[in-house]
Amino acid sequence: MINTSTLLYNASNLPISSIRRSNKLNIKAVKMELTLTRPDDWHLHLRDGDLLAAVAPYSARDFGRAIVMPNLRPPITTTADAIAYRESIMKVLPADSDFNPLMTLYLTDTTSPNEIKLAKESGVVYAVKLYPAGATTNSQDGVTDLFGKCLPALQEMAEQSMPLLVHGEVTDPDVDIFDREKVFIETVLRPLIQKLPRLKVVMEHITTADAVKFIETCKEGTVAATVTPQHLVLNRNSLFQGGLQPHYYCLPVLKREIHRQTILSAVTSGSKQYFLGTDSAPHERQRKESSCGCAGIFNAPVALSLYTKIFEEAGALEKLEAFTSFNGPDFYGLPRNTSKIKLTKRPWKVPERILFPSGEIVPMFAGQMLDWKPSF
Ligand code: OTD
Ligand code: ZN
Ligand code: ZN
Repeated sequence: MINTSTLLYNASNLPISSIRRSNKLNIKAVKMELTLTRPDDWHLHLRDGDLLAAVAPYSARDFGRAIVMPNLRPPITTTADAIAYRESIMKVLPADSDFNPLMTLYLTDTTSPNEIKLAKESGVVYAVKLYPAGATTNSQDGVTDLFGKCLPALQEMAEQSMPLLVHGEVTDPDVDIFDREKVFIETVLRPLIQKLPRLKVVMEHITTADAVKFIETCKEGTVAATVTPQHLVLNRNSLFQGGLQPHYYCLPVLKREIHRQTILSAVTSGSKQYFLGTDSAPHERQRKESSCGCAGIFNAPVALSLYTKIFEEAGALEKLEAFTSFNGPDFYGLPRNTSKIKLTKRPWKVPERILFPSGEIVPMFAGQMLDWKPSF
């Protein structure tokens, strides 16, 4: 255990100062700093209205860009919708913010190849999201016939190098909820990739060892995965520890410890196929703490702290920056950010709640102490 040192890390996380030993009597001082290329969030729900205004500044503080999910009500299905949504996001950002929202379209059975062309030409839309109908929050307008009705749009996406972002779970109620990702891989994802080998695909928020095994068989640069903080730090026991924990309920649902460990090893291995995607998905408190609570964890205020903690505990801090800041833009064919962000290892308390005009939001790990704090 390090307890007498000040460690300074440069962008590749190698110590740049020699370890400064304090004198024998003063052995408690610990200060660790980490400088990273500004990270991006490749999977984010920003919502709309006053919820958007309440949550967007948290993402804009820590991230340079974010892939903004289109599951509003009604969903963002056209480039015109995406442009209007982007404008409403820009309006609520702090005046000095240079946060860049990268927009997505919600794939439906009727998305046309022409809409994909318009999306590409717009320079505003960066991906198209596949929600199997009924798989997660606001997915009721999602796809029912991927290999039939959606094929022309998917072929155009492959042509235009427009990534398909996938919520990778089957929705068949006969399939056990803990097996839905595995069954999706075998029945949808693998056949899709065989049919359209040039289509760029991101398997979003992976939760199982099955997904890791699958990603490893795929071509780097064509198929990748995002990983959330909750699926790296929690397993399914957390849902029931000390009572039912609605603020840990998200979809895909948390899995067994063995799956968490496998995903953790994958992201800290240095593979370029994994990158940061928080899946931060805020809901008003009453909608979570309810007899029919909705799925989604608001992790934007804590995500970067948690990813850092995870890599630190795995002894892989030197791999953190590629995961947070390089692998995502490289996959999307976008430049890496040039600005930097600093994280300092010092205890800070996560707010208990975030108030906004229609109620309040409970962030992940509300009221708990975390170690790493982004500073500017
Ligand atoms: N999962 N909640 C939401 C989306 C995600 O599947 C997802 O991407 C949401 O509330 O939009 C959730 O649990
Ligand atoms: Zn999803
Ligand atoms: Zn999501």
